[in-house]
Amino acid sequence: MPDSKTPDFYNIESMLSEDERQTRDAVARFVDDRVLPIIAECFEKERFPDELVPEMAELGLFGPTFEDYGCAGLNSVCYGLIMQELERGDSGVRSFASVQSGLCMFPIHAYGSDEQKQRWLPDMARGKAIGCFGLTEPDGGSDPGAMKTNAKIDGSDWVLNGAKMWITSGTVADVAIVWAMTDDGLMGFLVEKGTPGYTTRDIKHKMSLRASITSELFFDNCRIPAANQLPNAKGLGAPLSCLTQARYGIAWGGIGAAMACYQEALAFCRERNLFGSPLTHKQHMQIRLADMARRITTGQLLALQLGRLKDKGEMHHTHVSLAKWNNVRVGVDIAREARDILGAGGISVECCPIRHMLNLESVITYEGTETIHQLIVGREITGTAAF
Ligand code: TGC
Ligand code: FAD
Repeated sequence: MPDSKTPDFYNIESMLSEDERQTRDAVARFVDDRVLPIIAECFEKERFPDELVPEMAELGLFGPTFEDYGCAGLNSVCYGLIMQELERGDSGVRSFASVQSGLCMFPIHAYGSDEQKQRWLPDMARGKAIGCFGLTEPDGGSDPGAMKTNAKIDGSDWVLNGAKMWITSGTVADVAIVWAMTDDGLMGFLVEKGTPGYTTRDIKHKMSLRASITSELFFDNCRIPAANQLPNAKGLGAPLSCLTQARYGIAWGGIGAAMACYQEALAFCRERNLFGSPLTHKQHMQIRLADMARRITTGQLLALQLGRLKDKGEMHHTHVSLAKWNNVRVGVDIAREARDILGAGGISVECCPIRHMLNLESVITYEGTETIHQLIVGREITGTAAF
């Protein structure tokens, strides 16, 4: 039976508060009862399980750290544990929650007007309004400062032109947070579904994150009122601050996916008898399992310390880069290792490692590729940007 506590080699359980354990366990039950029974089929059929959105809202999973607008007011460690559990289920489900909370509710909360907050945040917390975040463009996502999408003021309107690509939840979103270059630098805009000149299209045939919607957004002389500009978001730092929130959640999520793969590999090794004994009795297999436990344990400790720093207001975005890089790498490598341990059965979507392995190929690319995070940490250490 999958669980949220294996491996717990360093008794990390004892380092969590009662609130943190309760939050994690509530999400774990949701994942075990509602996500795991359907997720393989969703992945196979390339379907986002939108029927889960009201239940996720009911559990308080959207904007969980905000204390207003109907949100739960949880701490950052709770938020991280939520993401760990969702990604133990599937990266696509975690992605949906990351985008809704970290990439859409966060910028409205941090940079929006009172009217924008009232208009969107209560509905987003209830899952009644869905958001997407448009930063990446077809010509390259790693260098968002070079974006081509632009906005020009015309009377009391902004007119947007350009395109965004690889946008999670794009076609279903009621509101898109769109980042565009203006004569006064980079700004953020709220573009509502149905606005003339704004169209979306799904990206199909993905071999990764198949239980998540990924889309293109197009702006063709798309006219939006001045009141839809995020008044307090000025410059590249604004979208990058949103990425910090989502990357923080991914640092926890990568470990959730790794735990699921480890558990399935360990269970298989206990049952599989080869050359007269179970695989758990083989030296080489023990080393492989021990090495997985080592990597997961270091990732768990890293995520927890990151969360404690965030709750104390001491987290820097370079801390997040190191954790996103490390913990997604742990997830990718363990998923691949577990897939191999399961033998031929491991290629079936009925076993979770291949699904996690394929999903994590997106996770290691989005929210800053592994290389970008290595270069962010390198810049912090040396003082020289080498992008
Ligand atoms: P740089 O000079 O480094 O920064 C410009 C200003 O921003 C500040 N800053 C940050 N602030 C908050 N959080 C961060 N993470 C920040 N990173 C930088 C920085 O201090 C500076 O402020 P100021 O006041 O001095 O102006 O900018 P750069 O152009 O050199 O870019 C650096 C680089 C490469 C690190 C950045 O462009 C980057 O992170 N690129 C990767 C892009 C990326 O991650 N895109 C993700 C798109 S969204 C997505 O993938 C969603 S997936 C959703 C899902 O879960 O499904
Ligand atoms: P590129 O930036 O073109 O990079 C190509 C390669 O070059 C990579 O290997 C990269 O590491 C490497 N590279 C880049 N710079 C350097 C350098 N200086 N030195 C050496 N190597 C370098 N974006 C959004 O805005 N919103 C979303 O909701 C969203 N959801 C996504 C969902 C999925 C499933 C996926 C796959 C992506 C999503 N993205 C989203 C886009 C994602 O953020 C980008 O794919 C990512 O930032 C990388 O951009 P790119 O794909 O254009 O690769």
